Amino acid sequence: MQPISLSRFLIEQQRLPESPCPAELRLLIETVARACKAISHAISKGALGDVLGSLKSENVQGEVQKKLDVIANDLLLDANEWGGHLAGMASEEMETIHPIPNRYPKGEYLLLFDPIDGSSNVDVDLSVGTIFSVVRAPEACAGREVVEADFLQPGRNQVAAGYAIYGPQTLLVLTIGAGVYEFTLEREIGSWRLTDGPMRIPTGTREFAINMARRPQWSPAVARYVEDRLLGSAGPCGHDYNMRWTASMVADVHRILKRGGVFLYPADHRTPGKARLRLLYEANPMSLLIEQAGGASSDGSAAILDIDPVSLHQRVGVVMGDKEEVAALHRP
Ligand code: AFP
Repeated sequence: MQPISLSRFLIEQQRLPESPCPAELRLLIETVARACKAISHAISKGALGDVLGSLKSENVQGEVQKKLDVIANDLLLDANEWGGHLAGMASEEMETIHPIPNRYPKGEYLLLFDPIDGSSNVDVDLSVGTIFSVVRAPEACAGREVVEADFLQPGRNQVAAGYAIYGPQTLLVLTIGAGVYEFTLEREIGSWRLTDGPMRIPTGTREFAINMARRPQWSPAVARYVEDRLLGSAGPCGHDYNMRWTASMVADVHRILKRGGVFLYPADHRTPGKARLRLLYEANPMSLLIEQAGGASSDGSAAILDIDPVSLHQRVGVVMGDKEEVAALHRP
């Protein structure tokens, strides 16, 4: 029998008593998933579709934009603007928020996304992804246009989060706050099919992912954690570890969901507030997925999902994955 489709999965969730997935949220998730199909299609064309390489523009983070960053951002905006489920959107690629234009009906949700995570990988044909997060618009914004402050909600408020990964297969990994589920894109008919879930992070996997070249930025705690693992069976851990680094958080976190281990992108301990990953549309959605799959996620001292954001493009240090490994980093 064919695995069930994303639509059927969500409708069955919607029918549950005290459903975590009201109809409006279901339609929103299906729209995001449709946009991810279009992004997958654009990526797969590569040089033949003239989608590789950089533009002359920079995004708000001061990073040179890849053509696909802009293509994917536009696909997500176009797909989600008119459906009536959203009050506004925010993206890594846009300096300010994108309220739903007045010509369209407004809904009760806010969508935040990183349209192409790991975009430097696109030109060398390695996995990239789209990360998204959904929160409810605060009641106070009923009847007025949304403002940036409406988006500044702790990760615990997320009602859905997920990513698409464009790799050897195109996958959608999703949580609506009740487990994590993986859907594989069946390209011939354009359907997402349930292929894994509820997903649980395998425990005890001796694998960590970190960019070793950032060593000067590490705090003493992070340096000790990594050095203990590099010592392998001769060190305090008593066994050898493997190291992996994909330079795409989606790919690294997906490996952890499937195979276990831990992902670290610590903040720069020399400069307060300096870090690589963005809280609202990278760390928060990934943290919800990791917690829902039985793992833990921390900024090095506290749970990422409990952070009260102060700005749209705020950055944060990240340690996520196997609970034991995250706890080991916290141990004095
Ligand atoms: P983009 O979202 O700008 O493509 O950045 C990707 C990323 O934030 C994350 O996916 C990777 O883990 C990290 O950057 C890679 O960083 P390094 O350049 O330090 O390898």
